[in-house]
Amino acid sequence: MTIPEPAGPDLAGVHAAWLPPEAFRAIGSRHTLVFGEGGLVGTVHDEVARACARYGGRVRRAEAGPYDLVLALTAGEPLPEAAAEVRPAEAVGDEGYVIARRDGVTVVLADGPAGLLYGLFHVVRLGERAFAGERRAEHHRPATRRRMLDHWDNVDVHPVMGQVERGYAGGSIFWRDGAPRGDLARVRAYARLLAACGVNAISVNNVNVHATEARLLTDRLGDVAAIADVLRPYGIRVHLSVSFASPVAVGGLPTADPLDEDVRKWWTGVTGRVYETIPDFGGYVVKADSEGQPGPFAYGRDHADGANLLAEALAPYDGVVHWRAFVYNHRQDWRDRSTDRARAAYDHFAPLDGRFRDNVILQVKHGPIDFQPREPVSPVIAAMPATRLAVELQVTQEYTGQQRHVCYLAPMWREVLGFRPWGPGGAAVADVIGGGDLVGVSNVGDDPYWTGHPLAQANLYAFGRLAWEPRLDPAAVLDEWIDLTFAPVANGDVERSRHTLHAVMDDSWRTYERYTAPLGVGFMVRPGHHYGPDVDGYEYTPWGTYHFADRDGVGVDRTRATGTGFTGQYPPPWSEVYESLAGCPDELLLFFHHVPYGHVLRSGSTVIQHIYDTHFAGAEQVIEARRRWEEAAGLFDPSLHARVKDLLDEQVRCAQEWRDQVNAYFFRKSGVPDAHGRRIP
Ligand code: GCV
Repeated sequence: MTIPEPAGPDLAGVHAAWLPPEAFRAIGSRHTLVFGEGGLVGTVHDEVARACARYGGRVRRAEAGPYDLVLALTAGEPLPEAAAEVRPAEAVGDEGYVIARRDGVTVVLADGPAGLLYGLFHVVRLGERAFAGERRAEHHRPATRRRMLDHWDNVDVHPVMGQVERGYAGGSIFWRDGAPRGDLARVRAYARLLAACGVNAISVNNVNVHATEARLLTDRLGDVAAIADVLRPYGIRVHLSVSFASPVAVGGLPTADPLDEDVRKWWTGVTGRVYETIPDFGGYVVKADSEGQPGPFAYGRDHADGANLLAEALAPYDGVVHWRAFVYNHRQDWRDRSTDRARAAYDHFAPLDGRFRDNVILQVKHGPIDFQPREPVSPVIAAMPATRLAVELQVTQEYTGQQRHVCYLAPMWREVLGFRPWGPGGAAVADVIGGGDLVGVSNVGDDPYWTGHPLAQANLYAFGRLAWEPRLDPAAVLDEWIDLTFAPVANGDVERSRHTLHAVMDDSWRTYERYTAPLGVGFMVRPGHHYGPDVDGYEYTPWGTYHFADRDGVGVDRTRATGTGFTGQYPPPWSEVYESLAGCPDELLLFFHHVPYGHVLRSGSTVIQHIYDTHFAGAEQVIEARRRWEEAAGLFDPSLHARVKDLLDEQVRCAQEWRDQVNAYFFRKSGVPDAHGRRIP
């Protein structure tokens, strides 16, 4: 038997992330049967074979027992005996699987090859526990159908945004200087990591589609097909961001009007060629009429006209169009208090509910503004019952420390997914997108640790796991990640490494929130690159992100009574909760209300004292995280430890800068001293 080339763990100089070879030790030392046919079954077999080559076990494709592990498709006949005993009464779906252990045999059964692959990675997660005692049959199915990462990767290096827009982990793993990167080993390793956490779709270029990227749809399609070939064995489909103006930009037509017959024919023809080249192509991602990208407004058409045009072309192939709801006026006059960027997505899209074709998926950022560390959940999610929705999260840490700060985002995402737009007792966001899509903006690049900050790997892992099962506990997900990534290679003291990582990461999102913009008001970052504090940086710009601080108070009045009326976009009870000064949750107070500095929060503190207290506390917590990390030298690989230590030094510096700028700003505005007499510069 030939053992295929390693796909990842042995890539020279690249960290193995959550799939170090040691994570396969339990499987690799045992006897395994891989039963069934199909490309992905081959992948399962190869994974096991590679582990066996390393650890001395054995893998077969046909029954010649006894076995410790049986990985089988339910369709196979005759089903191996051990598998037949746990055959589920009901189908588990294309990607689901059953795992059980009886009479010393661990069994994974799946209806489809993708399910078998996910079942294999479940066994990897369990490690030795997969082979201990008895295990009653557990059924696992993904909560969402599409678990997708959008790459904001440019093919050409963009003069301002570089190779990856909002990328903090080096260059693109797909593209370099206008061309595909020749060696796809890195992409293969990425696919493998993604399959291990459940991701099954990727879009491979930036939603801001520039001239070269537009050609990926036409004469550069082969570049996309090459990537698709490498992702396919791991059950991942390729999607492409396209420009709405493609018929003009790369098609030579005089118009991109969605109701023009030639334009329709053009999209139909081009899409047909895409599927001839990539038969399992996933579909298009579109950012239209947003931040300068072209869209249907130029032709007096609306976004349903635009999205349906592309959806019609994709429909014969079961392709989908992810149409982004991130549409707002980025040329706003800051003097105009009646325009509210938070309102924009709802105002544009809610009236269109029911007009989108079935294969349009409206992709909605989780908050109404733009991936801030704290925002309310977007009201669009409750407003479009007749439209398929995807929720978009930002795994790349544009506004959450840019992969220089530790900021474990799973607790925030868990809150978003668990939020009940219709109040307690109603459906959660996870239910609204149930069976649909969760999309994340990827945080990887060609950095040796994949994510710049080695601990930011946990965000990528957690994205996949929460997309599969949105109700997972973020701390438990972190444990999984620690067990896979660090336990097999920990220098002897797994429990101490675990404690250190929990101490540094569990609360890191809330810590970040404490030392940055207060009480949900958002931004206060340096314009352009968005790193570090600049309280008034966006205050007098056209971008629609203001805090309105003056000598008396701060915050944005979004009430119906006296403000922009944004609270009215929520169904009850939230429309009332957010409208009410007394009822509004503290952490969102300044998102919804403009209040005096002396306003008393539900916590009992005044707004101004809360600002001081949280900023002092947040900066202290980062110092404490660094102390915990320093103490753990010796538990981790020295170069990884050193990289995280350097980054924590930068995080301490930056958190103190945030603390001092924000505190000084509000002290100077308000004249109110800190009740505890601490030094404010
Ligand atoms: C890809 C924010 C970011 C942009 C990004 C945009 C989007 O505005 O700063 O870099 O563009 O969101 O989501 O389209």
